[in-house]
Amino acid sequence: TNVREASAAVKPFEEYQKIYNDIAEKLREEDDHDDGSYGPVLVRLAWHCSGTYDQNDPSANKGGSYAGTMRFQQEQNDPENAGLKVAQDFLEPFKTKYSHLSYGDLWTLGGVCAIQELSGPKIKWRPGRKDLGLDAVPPYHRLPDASQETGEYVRSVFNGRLGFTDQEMVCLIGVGHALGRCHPDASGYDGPWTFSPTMVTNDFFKLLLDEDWKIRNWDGKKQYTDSSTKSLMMLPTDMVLKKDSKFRKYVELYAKDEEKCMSDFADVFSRLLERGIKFPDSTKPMVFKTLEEQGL
Ligand code: CCH
Repeated sequence: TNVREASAAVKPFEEYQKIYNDIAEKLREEDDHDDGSYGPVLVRLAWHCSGTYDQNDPSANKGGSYAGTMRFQQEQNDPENAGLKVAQDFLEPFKTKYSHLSYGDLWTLGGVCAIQELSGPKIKWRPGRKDLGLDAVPPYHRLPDASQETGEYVRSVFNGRLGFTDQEMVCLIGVGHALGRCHPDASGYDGPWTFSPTMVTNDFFKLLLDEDWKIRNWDGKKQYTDSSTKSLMMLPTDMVLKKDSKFRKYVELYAKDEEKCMSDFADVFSRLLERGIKFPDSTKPMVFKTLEEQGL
């Protein structure tokens, strides 16, 4: 199998809780981005540094979160990564402060922290990723292209390369897109998916089913808009989850059962962040307390 070994020389749990708290406090203090939080773009950075993994690639360019290669211009310039420099810059001070931390660990921990601080479920996380050089930059076109509108395409990315089931891909995409928005100057798409883009919810699934989605009439890329408020959006790939009957049954399940949605998401997001990495038995999964739970 296509894996890299994580380092066993990691710090104790308390050190990572300290870093978590630093990131969470910065998230709370800097509320001037987009809808009031850098959280969504941190979640996207964690996903994009992990989502380049290809289980079938035996070469040096395995992708995944291990090697921290999005610090190189070459990976930043992948058109699918447009807009993520904002998230890297937000996290950079913690790389300076905690120099033992690799970029892969920093960026995945940033995503875990953002999910939890935006009222999401607890995400198990393990450290030990190592920064590698330019030759570990994954090739372009591994991250999904939102203009594709077939189940076959979505499965080719999430099953073919990342090894997830239909249910897992529905959960990942739908909870991910409860958060944040599209930026015309980044992806070329425009707008949020939900009315609460700084809260982790199952609202994406409810809105996808309940609203009447029409192709937006504008001179930008093909995207969908809700007929009732015309303020929300769906990408072509998002619409596949409604149109493909095998996906749709999970959209219906997660729209109805928020608790199952959140516990499934916690499990599958944690595994996404660890694709292609083998952790030593001595490194136990860590579960961080939120600032609120610590009375901070
Ligand atoms: Fe996504 N996503 N994503 N996404 N995504 C975008 C923004 C976010 C696709 C395309 C886009 C996941 C899956 C997919 C987030 C989390 C996840 C944007 C707009 C596009 C385009 C970027 C911009 O303009 O700034 C496609 C295609 C797929 C799969 O088919 C998954 C999985 C996750 C996480 C679990 C988050 C969060 C955002 C908002 C970022 C922000 O800056 O607000």
